[in-house]
Amino acid sequence: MGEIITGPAETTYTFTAPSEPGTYYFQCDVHPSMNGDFIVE
Ligand SMILES: [Cu+2]
Repeated sequence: MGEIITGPAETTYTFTAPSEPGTYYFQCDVHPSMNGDFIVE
């Protein structure tokens, strides 16, 4: 998806949300413990 950055750093990714409402899971490829959900309503 986005480019990998070295921490401590911060980056913003812009993406097009799915048109289908629901809860979507996302996860960092480098650190699988970095993850969360985003919700499309
Ligand atoms: Cu990470």
